[in-house]
Amino acid sequence: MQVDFAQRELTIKLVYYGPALSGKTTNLQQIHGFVSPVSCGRLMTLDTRDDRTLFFDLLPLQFRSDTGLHLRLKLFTVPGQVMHTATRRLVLSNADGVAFIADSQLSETRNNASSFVDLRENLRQNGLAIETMPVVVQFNKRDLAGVRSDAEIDDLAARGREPVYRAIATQGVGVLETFLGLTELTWTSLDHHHDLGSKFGISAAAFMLSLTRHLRVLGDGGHR
Ligand SMILES: Nc1nc2c(ncn2[C@@H]2O[C@H](COP(=O)(O)OP(=O)(O)OP(=O)(O)O)[C@@H](O)[C@H]2O)c(=O)[nH]1
Ligand SMILES: [Mg+2]
Repeated sequence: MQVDFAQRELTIKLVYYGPALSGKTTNLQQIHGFVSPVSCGRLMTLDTRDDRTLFFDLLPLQFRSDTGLHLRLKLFTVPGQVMHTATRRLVLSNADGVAFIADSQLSETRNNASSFVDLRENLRQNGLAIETMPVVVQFNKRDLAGVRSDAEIDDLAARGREPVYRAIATQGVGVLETFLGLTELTWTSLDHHHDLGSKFGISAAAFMLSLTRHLRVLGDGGHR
C-alpha cells in the first residue's frame, strides 16, 4: 500500500497468482471489460507468441470516493510457468492481497498444490506471511469436463480460511465476485492495521460502493 496523505491518495496492490494456464490473465482481461473506461487504465501484458505470460500483466484502476479520496488499485498477474519463480517473487513484493486462481481440472490438482506452496515461499522471501495476507481462492474452468466436484470444493472451502469462488473466466462468470471479494477483504485488513477508515473518513461499505459504481455490469443492473 502507498499512501499520500497530502494528496489524499491511496494505492493498493492486488496480485493474481496460480499455476500456468489457470486463467489469471483471462481474469484481468474480463475485469478490464467490466470497468468503465474513465476509471480503467490500459491493460499491459507481456506475452510470448503462445499467450503465456512472460513477465506480468498490469491493470491499473482508479476512482474517487464521495469523500474526495483518490483510490488506485493495481492488479497484477504473475507468470504461472514453473521456471518464472524469480519473477513471481518480484511481482509479489509489497502485495496487499492475493487472488489464487486454481484450475478446477482434476489433472491440475498437483500443479495447484505446488503453486500454493510456491506462493507461501515467495511471500516469505518478501517478508510476508500467508497467514496474515488477505487471500481468496478461485476455482476456474468450471465449464470443462473432468473437474473437481462442487461437493469437493465446498469441502475445501469449509476446511480453509480463504473465501472460495467458482468461475468460468472466459465467460466472465465469477470474475467480479472474486475481484470484489478480494478487494473487500484487503481493504478490511488494511483498515484494521492502518486505521484507514478514520484517517481518510471512509468506511468499508463506502469504499466498496465507490468501486462498484465504476463497474459497468453493476451499473447496468446486475451481475452477469
Ligand atoms: N474452458 C476454459 N478455458 C479457460 C478458462 N479460463 C481461461 N481459459 C483458457 O486457458 C488458457 C490460459 O489462460 P490464461 O488466462 O492465459 O492463463 P494464465 O494463468 O494467465 O497462464 P500463464 O500466464 O502461463 O501463467 C487460455 O486459452 C484461456 O482461454 C475457463 O474458465 N474455461
Ligand atoms: Mg498469464
